[in-house]
Amino acid sequence: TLNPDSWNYHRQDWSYTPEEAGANWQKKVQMNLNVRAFDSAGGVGGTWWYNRYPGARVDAPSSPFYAYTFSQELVDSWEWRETQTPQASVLAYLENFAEQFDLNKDIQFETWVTDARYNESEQRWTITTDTGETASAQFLICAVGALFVANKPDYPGIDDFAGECYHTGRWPHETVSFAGKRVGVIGTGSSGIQSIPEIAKAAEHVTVFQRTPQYSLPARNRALSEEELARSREDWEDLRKSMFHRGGWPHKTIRRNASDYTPQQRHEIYEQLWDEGGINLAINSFSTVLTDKDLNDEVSEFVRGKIREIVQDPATAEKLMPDYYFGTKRLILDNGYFETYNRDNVSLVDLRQDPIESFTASSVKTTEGEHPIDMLVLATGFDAVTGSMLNLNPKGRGGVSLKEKWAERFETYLGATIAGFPNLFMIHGPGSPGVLYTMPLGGERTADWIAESIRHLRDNDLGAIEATEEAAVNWDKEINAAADQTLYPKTDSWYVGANIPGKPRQFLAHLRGSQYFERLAEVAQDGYVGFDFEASK
Ligand code: NA7
Repeated sequence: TLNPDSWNYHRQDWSYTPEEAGANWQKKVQMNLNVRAFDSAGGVGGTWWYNRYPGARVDAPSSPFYAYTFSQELVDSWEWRETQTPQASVLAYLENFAEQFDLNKDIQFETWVTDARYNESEQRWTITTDTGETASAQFLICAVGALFVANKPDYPGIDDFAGECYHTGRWPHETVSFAGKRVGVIGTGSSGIQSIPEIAKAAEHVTVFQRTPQYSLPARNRALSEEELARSREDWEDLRKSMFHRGGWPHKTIRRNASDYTPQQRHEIYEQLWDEGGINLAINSFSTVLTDKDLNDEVSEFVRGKIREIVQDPATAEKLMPDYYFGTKRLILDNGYFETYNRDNVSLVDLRQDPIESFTASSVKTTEGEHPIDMLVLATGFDAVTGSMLNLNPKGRGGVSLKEKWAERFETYLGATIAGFPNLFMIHGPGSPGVLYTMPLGGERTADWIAESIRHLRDNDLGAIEATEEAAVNWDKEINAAADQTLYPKTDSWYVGANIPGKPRQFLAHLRGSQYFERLAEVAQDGYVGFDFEASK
């Protein structure tokens, strides 16, 4: 992971340099803006405050670059210990960060924003909270999380279930004991696949209810050696530069053409990448793996073969066979997921063959039988990317709500602004690289751009900035045209909103992170193309 030879960067490709990012921070410190933040959670951390289910980790090899990069002091104050960072460690990092930069004094925790309204004559937003307060601000920055609104299945009788019931995205802060319990887990996305092996180690029995079998790759998580930690510190500047250049990721992607290799040679490459683990098989096999159906089929079949090798019971292995295009749902990395099905205390129900019909106080009834359980774990994911913005449902120009605005399409400009919603900015909004980029760095760079936009308004005595409808329509087309060149939209996934019944189908992320940030910088340099401004009232 930390071999500097695998880092790759080209100065000319950055929208701005890491040095400039540091300078931006200094400039921001000097902006003298007052910030007031509201958070429903009891502390900082967002996703990492809420998702504390057993086995929760960053869903990629992440140390030491799942981190903010603008401050050397911050880098020096932290040490990552494992290649795939565990939840507790990310949370501790964020808590340390908030403390170091003295942020907590401006954040009001355990507070829901119940209403956010733009006042056109004042060019300001008014916020109302569930604690009965109101606040007024010129700018509203929505950093409401791309994976926050829990998706709860509405099976008949689910609320009659009388045992313990937890959603992975709302895991209790108290210790949950699985000992002696029969646990049912619904969902085999990243959260299910991370938690099932851990739950199985402690529970009496685990019954997994699987709707879609998944391609999961071995994470090969391991502790970082003292030597690696020392080297990552020494090489931090290079590492950081390569993150800026690549999609938020320091690793060099190997660009190979599949047709230059025989099937046997390709197979050997797959074997090697599987052994290396992490997301290597997806990013370092062949450059067209996400666009060429035949090649994708070959890689898919390779992974299916691995699952057959690992899982000893052939009937269970068959139920675990994924059949969508490899890599087009969120890639999953596991620490012994398929191996877990070799345990005596784990069984698998294939909901496509044997669907859930109803719940009783103590069981799940499927077409073919009844499964008694003491605890239900819902690893059923989120109304991703758009759910939290719609939850907030800000009211923009003319009192039009976001729910009305986004009834049919989730239109944004640059994934950071919305036509009809002046002075509103989003971090990780739909149409940004968001969940397809290293999220701390993506947040950092978007925040820089937002700060620069605010500075532009202040310097020019402008009162409001608003994306034009035309720019938003074009951005929407651009995002979807890029996605249509890949196999992503062909698969039902939360990337296209397919996990939420009735959600408009649309690819929700910008596919090329580094180009995206170059684009943000260009828009600013060219005088904020695609935006209308109003003089300050
Ligand atoms: P995901 O990836 O959305 O996974 C949710 C899982 O729950 C997935 O297997 C779903 O099946 C399944 N699901 C959802 N609704 C149902 C119902 N009604 N019945 C049965 N099964 C259901 O969420 P995660 O929390 O695992 O991961 C979210 C992201 O967090 C992850 O990608 C990382 O970025 C971190 P489906 O595949 O939709 O058929």
